[in-house]
Amino acid sequence: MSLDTARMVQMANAIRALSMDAVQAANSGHPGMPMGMADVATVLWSEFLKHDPADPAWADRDRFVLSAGHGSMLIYSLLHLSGYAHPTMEDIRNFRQLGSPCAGHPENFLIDGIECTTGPLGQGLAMAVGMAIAERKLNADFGDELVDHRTWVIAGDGCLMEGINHEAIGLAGHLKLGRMNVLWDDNQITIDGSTGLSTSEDIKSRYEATGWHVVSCNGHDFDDVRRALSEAQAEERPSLVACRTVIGKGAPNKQGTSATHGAPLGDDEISAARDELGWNYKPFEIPEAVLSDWRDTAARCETDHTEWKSRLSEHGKRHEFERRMAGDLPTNFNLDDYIQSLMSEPVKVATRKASEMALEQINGRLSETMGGSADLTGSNNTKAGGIGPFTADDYSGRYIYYGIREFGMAAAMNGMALHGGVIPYGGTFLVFTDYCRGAIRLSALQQARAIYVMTHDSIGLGEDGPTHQPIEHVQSLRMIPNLLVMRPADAVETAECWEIALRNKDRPTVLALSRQNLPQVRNAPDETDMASKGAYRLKKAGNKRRVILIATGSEVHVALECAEVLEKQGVGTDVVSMVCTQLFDEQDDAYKGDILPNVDPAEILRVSIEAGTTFGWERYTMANGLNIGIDRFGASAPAEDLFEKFGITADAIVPQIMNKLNA
Ligand SMILES: Cc1ncc(C[n+]2csc(CCOP(=O)(O)OP(=O)(O)O)c2C)c(N)n1
Ligand SMILES: [Mg+2]
Repeated sequence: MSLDTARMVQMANAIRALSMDAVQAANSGHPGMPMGMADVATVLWSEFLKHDPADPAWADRDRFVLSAGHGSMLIYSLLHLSGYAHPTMEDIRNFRQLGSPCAGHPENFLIDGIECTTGPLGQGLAMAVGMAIAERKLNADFGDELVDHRTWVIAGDGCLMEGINHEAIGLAGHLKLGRMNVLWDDNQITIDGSTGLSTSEDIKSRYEATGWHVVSCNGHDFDDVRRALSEAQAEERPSLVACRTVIGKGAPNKQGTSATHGAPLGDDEISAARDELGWNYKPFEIPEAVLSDWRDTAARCETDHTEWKSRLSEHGKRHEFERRMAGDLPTNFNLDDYIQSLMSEPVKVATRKASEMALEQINGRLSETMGGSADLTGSNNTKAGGIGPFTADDYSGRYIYYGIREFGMAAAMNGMALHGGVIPYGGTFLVFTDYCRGAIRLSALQQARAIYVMTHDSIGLGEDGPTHQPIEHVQSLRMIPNLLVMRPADAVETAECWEIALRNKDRPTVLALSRQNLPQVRNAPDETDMASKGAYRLKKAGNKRRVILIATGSEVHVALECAEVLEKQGVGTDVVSMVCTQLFDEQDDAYKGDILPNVDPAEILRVSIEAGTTFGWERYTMANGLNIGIDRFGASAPAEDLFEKFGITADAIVPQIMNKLNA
């Protein structure tokens, strides 16, 4: 059912008015995009989008992603007008002010109904690919009765121009994610002016070439928008709906220009727009009739929702579905038996291999993990536990061949995690975290449980040389708030790290894993769950303690070797495995003070050992500590030669410690 055009116009104008008034009140923001897409969004939300404002967490709701996040007033208006609990009108009046959930860009953790944080252009659309993947996967697991929804995206020229767009649509086209529909705000304007300043691309052909269906419409003609959206909905391929619009539509002197993009329209233009639109209401005033049209149309899926709930209540897999959507692990899940088996039969393997061994267990015990790699499956050791590929022909698979699309993979993982019901993990070389850093940052900001399996974590990868050898990466990732960066030392720590990553529902993890084999350093069966404290004493000083060695990953066994030599010389040495600095920082002072006692360096010298930049390690070794690391790019050679050359050996380290002690 659609309302007559005059009423639709009013509904759309309510979005325009709220957007221009909120931006004016904040004296900052982006009115052009919401005003330009108001008509399209009104059709989408009032006639196509399956949602229930009373329950933003309805598992089978359509997902809506405002990829053009600068147009945040569009989604705030839509949520408010449709009758969601938030944002309230008061929230909207306080757009962009401290404490208002109506932040500059939409934040998934501030308002229910905002599926993901957007603003970094291109990533919203790429996350939507992950949501569409999760939808198909859950559909395969639970059937049409429980999972049967779409993913809608509103994206701008910027989202389509970003490089990640190529990765994202390539994946979506290949996987034939036909329930994904992108509404392109084809307004031919970006900040600098006309899109013609910077592009001559035939975007529609590019989408078609990637396996997408493309349809165009006049974004200010309700019937034409309906036609295009219906066509998109009926298509088996993912659809791009090119909506030709006028940016800032309704602002008579500024519409169609980049002047409306990111600045308040100004009082004069706003009052001219009110005349133009015939909107004779005060700022933030929505006439009753318009509001009730919005609320009525938004209520149209209530019956759907009720029927869905009754299907769920009778469904044989109800509890499993609810558990997975809640993101909870099965209550009996743990890796204790596997870890004990490692204790009794120690292994010397690369931690990437140890990760595969852990995954073998995890994927066998959990049904919700979905793995993948950006074309490095055999190197990242990510395919384990007998999981089969997720393909256009078989959405029940649990392994995604992402292709060489690191950024697209990471963004898709965010979308999957935010959709819920699946736990994504994906791999590439650690050095290429740079390629997906923007998405890793958004995992952390959005509190999304994405697990990054980043292998080849140091010069230890050897012959591929400095282009592939991470130097600054581990430390620079540690700087990202709410991201757990773990560098396990052996198979036991790797298993512990995996369990911690899975248990952290609200934060992402980067596992930094070695290419080269590492001896098992943890063999004491009673020492369990050590990694969860972030750092722990692996070896206690025999002689009077003079040195604390703090090492991570592949350097932990080097530290143990150093300690052995030092002890022989009468120098008592603790070895601390600092598997995750963030988790250590979160421990109480008593624990931290026990592991790293706050005493004069002349009494106890602290030494960090990590085959990467020393930058920042003073945080743990203090001003007069010693930092062993690599402050230059690596080199191409066999790994052992490199550890020798860069002095990451007991032979090279011990004399430096002795010098420092005797200084
Ligand atoms: C990755 C990234 N680069 C740059 C920006 C800054 N930025 C915000 S909007 C915008 C222009 C986007 O143009 P378009 O998508 O066409 O939006 P419109 O002007 O049509 O609203 C830019 C460059 C950003 N948000 N994200
Ligand atoms: Mg534009």
